[in-house]
Amino acid sequence: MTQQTIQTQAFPDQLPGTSGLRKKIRVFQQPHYLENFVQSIFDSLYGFERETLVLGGDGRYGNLEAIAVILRMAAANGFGRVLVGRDGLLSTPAASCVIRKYQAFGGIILSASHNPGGPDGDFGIKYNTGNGGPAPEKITDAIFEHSRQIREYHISDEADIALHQVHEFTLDGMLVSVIDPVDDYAELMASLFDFDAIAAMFRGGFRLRFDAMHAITGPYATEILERRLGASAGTVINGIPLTDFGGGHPDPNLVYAKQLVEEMFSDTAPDFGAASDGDGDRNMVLGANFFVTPSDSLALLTANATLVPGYAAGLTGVARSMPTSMATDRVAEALGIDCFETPTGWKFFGNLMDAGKVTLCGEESFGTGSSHVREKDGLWAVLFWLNIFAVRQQPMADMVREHWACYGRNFYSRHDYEGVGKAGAEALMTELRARLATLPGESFGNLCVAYADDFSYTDPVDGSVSTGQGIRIGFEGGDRIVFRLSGTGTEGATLRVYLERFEVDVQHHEQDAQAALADLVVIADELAGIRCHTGRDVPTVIT
Ligand code: VG1
Ligand code: CO
Repeated sequence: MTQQTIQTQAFPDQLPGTSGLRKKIRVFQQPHYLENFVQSIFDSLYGFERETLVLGGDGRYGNLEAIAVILRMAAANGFGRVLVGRDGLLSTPAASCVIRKYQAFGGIILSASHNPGGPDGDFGIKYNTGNGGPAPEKITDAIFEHSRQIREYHISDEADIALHQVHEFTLDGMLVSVIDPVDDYAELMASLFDFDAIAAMFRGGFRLRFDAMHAITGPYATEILERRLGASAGTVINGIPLTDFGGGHPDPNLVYAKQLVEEMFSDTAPDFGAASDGDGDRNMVLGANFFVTPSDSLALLTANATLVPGYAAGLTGVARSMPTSMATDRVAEALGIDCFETPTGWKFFGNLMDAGKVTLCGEESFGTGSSHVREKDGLWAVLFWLNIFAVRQQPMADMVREHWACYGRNFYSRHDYEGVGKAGAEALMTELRARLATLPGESFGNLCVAYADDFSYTDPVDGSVSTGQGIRIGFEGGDRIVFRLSGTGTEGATLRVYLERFEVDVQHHEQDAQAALADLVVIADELAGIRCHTGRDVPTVIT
């Protein structure tokens, strides 16, 4: 039982992206790689001696081994206590919940979210601050700087670390509390939603299918939906977390959640279908034979929020990421509340929530959340929808159509070109950027460019500025195309093209989204030379 200081050498590639450091697991398995990054996190923080750290991960390949290393390093670096999920498990929103509930100093979450797992898959690590949210850029920049200078790290050589049951033990003087990963989170959900009304709806025959995609939400969904709310056994499918997510891609979208989508578009479709991602912070929702875009989902949650006990007093404001459709903006306007437009990535919402400026927020990428935690929250969104179903007693499709009739419909789609060459993708962005000044006034087909810029955001709370957050091209009449490169991929580059068209006329609302956006797809290629820069004729994923 001694604490050791180990000499090491810096790795030059430990730059945290949109949500932490994500690399191939093989990269993380290099000697000292994980340790260097963890020490760089600790070296970037002040005043954590004898404080509490929360620790858990999405259960992917390598999770438990990494948890043991981090526990030994937390002890050697002087933390007083670590709250760690049983078997090293905590979904991202549950970790955020636990950090806040126990007023921890911060937390370390091991996850590469939707990226595949397994011995050839990806691994990731992120630091969350005491508010429960992702570390702000000021801290992630400091972590990167420390990682470039690092010469040594501190670690205990204690080997006896038992995480398979809820109990407490000391590790080199530091208290380790192994907690049930679901309990605190389930209690928080019960405080926000009308569990009695939802349970009554299930007793009345309402049918839900929840696809946990072999990832972390399985235990959460089984406990809350089946055990506490009484949904029938088998409501949750793929509910046992597997270290390689069953070889799948735990990304809740129309392509990767195939099993669920097939059932929801069949003759025996349940009333409501939902899926969550690898670390449990995202959600896809569908009605019987009806897909709801995440942007519309946020708009409907906003419009219906006062039906839910936790939000009955109304919303202070809402926020959406820049590429998310503008559907929520119009609801906010009707409600007379602020709607903020932030860069992609959840950390930007945290400041707005801490300052009491927003209650709900969301992203087009199937992320929705509220100020109950400081992360997006997949199961929370599903429960929110269940509560709305329980009150309105209408099919999903009817509720969404009514919404469009009232506010207009934002046709919306994201086209992803995954794993394309980095040089080509960067050239595409650079060339587009160089043309931004001359685009306004230019016509494409029968659309004329109204504005073109590279999105820059000044945080209304702390004044920090984030530049280069995605290229927006707006047309007269309100159509919009956005181009940005993914910050979460680990292979080559991923180009995301976001397309949006607003339609007030209810007669056109039944049109298929891809058909409604077809001319914008052609214009996007004309503007950016997608085919020639990526060598791809079609996107990898369309949502
Ligand atoms: C993607 C999404 C983004 C989301 C991020 C993290 O980022 O587009 O909206 O916040 O993933 O999600 P990018 O940079 O690849 O576009 V995840 O579920 O870490 O949980
Ligand atoms: Co996620």
